[in-house]
Amino acid sequence: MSVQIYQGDITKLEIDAIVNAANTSLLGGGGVDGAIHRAAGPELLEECRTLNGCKTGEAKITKGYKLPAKFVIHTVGPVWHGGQNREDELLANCYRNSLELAEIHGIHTIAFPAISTGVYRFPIERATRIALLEIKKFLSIKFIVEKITFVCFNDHVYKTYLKVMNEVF
Ligand code: AR6
Repeated sequence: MSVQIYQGDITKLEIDAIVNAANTSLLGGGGVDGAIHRAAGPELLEECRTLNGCKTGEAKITKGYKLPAKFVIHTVGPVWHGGQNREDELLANCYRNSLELAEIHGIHTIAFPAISTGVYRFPIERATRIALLEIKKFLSIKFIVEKITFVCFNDHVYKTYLKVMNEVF
């Protein structure tokens, strides 16, 4: 199993699954969600309409349609409200539940964006630590997923991942 940090656009990755930082409606939005829906085409929204939304911290899977990725795992991160509203636990759940779905669907390679750190305002360093610690726990217990990529959309996110990676691993 390998963990990789990559700076770029998640919608371009030829991989088994990309994770979408969605909202509870699963009907699209801005940020990475908007980019994924634009790149996948309208069939993605059609399939999402059949899913009855998704609770915060949970995850649901669809096909990738026009994306180079075969599947999209949609998860809903918490909105940051100062840290006293179970934000840490809910964000950890996003990573764990996405990886569990990946295992069930035989996904070997998966890429995550920095969930909740855009519109939902979760502090980047705190979010990165939660993401990497959750992945570290997962490494010893799961066997299907072989490669996890963290996709950083800008320089600041990328540098934060590199720094926290050195602390956690
Ligand atoms: N590839 C990789 N990362 C990206 C991309 C991309 N193409 N575009 C943005 N990011 P956000 P959230 C990064 O706001 O905070 C939506 O409207 C971005 O720089 O996309 O979980 C949903 O519908 C940031 O680091 O997601 C929800 O309503 C990270 O992705 C809400 O936003 C997450 O930023 C979810 O907010």
